[in-house]
Amino acid sequence: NFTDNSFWLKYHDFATLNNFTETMVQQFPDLVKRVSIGHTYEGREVFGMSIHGFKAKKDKKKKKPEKSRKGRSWFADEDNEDEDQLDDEEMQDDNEGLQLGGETEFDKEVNAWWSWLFGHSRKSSKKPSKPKKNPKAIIIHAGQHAREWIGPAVVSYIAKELILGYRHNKKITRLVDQFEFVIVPVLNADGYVFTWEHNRMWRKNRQPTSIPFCPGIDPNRNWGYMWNTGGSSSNPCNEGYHGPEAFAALEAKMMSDYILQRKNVVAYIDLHSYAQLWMSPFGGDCSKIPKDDEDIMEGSMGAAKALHDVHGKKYSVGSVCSLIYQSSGGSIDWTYAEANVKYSYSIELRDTGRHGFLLPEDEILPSSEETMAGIMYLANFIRKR
Ligand code: ING
Ligand code: ZN
Repeated sequence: NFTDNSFWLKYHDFATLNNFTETMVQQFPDLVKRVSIGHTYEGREVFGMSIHGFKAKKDKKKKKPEKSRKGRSWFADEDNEDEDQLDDEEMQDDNEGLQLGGETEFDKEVNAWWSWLFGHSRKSSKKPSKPKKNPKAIIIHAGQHAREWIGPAVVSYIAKELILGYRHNKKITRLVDQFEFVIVPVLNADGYVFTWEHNRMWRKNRQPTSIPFCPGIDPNRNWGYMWNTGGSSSNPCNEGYHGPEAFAALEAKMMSDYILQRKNVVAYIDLHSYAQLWMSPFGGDCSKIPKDDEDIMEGSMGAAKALHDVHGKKYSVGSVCSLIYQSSGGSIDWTYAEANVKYSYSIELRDTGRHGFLLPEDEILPSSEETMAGIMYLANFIRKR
């Protein structure tokens, strides 16, 4: 039972996160499909959820009049509603609207008066949201780096919100109908397990290198765009080891293959911690600015603002180069430059160093809520272009 938020009061090991994913797939077969990305060096399967209103279900709820929402003037022109922001009040409003379960006596009376006054019925002209046939994909994953535990926690929360919010929350329904959200909580499964069982501060994957006592490639230095051109290490004992060649790290290879094979990816979001940054390309070539930079920055600035509005956390916005330092072989450079994914972002979640990778468990839920708000802003921003 994941309907309350108690699951997000603790960090979970790989098996438990997988159990969450499998449960979502089993419980919501019309909404959630299992997606397998590939296998790690130690043989673990990396998989996640594809979330989209795959089947247009016919139910009574759809027939009920759109409007019976508390706290709204009944004559307000709903179609002019500015819906840029996904704020909590709106979400509650939407939920309450559904729980009312149909037309009240008051609604009937108001509708009757409306028809008498204007000679037409008071139905909203806005069409109810319907699942799109060939939706563009938004890929969200965490866990390239093993010790950044907040990432997989936040990503699983986002999946839960999309799934449980579908057909209960207007904005979520519209986005889940419009896009296919592909959500993979843990990409570097071997590394994640290693941090639970052996070394909490492990970062890389667990593939062998040329030095027997220094295993592990940094997946986020191993992607194929401008690989090994600065800000990564050729020393296998280094945390930022870029590997013997591009895409030698199975995690980078399997995810890039998945993205190429999909072809219709409009956004790619890669979660890390920590630093509170919403970063865009490039990280490898600091002399280059993406040709879509204005759109990209508009998306990330709006997202950071929406995030900030939830719990007041400040996230800085800009390219990897401008916010940290040159680091080649990162995933977003490749998704943007080689896979044609216009909105490619790397997010550094909480905090700014007080706890670092050991972010306390009571920050999981607030981090999740604010990141959800940022990503929903971004999805809606892309939807409206
Ligand atoms: N930070 C990221 C890292 O891989 C990054 C920052 C993102 C670099 C995207 C390059 C591209 O080092 C953490 N904390 O992992
Ligand atoms: Zn990281």
